Amino acid sequence: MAAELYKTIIVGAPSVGKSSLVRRYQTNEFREDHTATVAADLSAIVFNFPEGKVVLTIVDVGGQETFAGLRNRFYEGAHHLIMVYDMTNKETFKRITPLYEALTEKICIQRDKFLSGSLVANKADLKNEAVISEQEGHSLANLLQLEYFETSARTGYNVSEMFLHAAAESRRVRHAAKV
Ligand SMILES: Nc1nc2c(ncn2[C@@H]2O[C@H](COP(=O)(O)OP(=O)(O)OP(=O)(O)O)[C@@H](O)[C@H]2O)c(=O)[nH]1
Ligand SMILES: [Mg+2]
Repeated sequence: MAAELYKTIIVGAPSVGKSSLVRRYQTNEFREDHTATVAADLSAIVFNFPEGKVVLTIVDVGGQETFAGLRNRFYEGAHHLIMVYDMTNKETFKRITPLYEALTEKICIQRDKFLSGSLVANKADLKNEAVISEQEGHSLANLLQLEYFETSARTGYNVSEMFLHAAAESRRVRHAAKV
């Protein structure tokens, strides 16, 4: 059976841990230092579902403002959106809604396509320092119709679940659209 190919974009403010989440999933490593992603990094994850193979192309988009103009180019054709904030940093949470609006304008409205996605509260290992509560995260996720996840790239908590959801949802949405 041919593999199904889906594109997932991972976005959010600088330093929220986007690249760390991808690295944790791919190599099971964690780095304390921050190397800003320049433009975007590409990688792929393969899932073997009972229904067949799913290849998820992950576009990890650098959060720095200098890439704002470029970013729109990476959004095109995405099936799934992973929006990340750092639960210990309020500014990163505030960035989610404007970013979501800019994105859906580019992907959904323009392309007239339903998009699935998740809202990810990263750095759950620092939960005692969190300034955004689980309830606030949940409310925003509901408002934007995203699934809510708390993750930690440092410990690996919920990281596979979050990527598995991206693959399963991308598949579900495409198959639902066929009927
Ligand atoms: N405590 C903790 N630190 C984290 C976690 N995830 C990432 N970090 C740290 O946060 C910093 C930024 O991580 P990156 O993954 O480079 O952030 P990014 O979102 O890719 O940043 P840009 O590429 O600049 O947009 C690094 O110092 C990481 O070590 C986490 O789950 N817990
Ligand atoms: Mg990065």
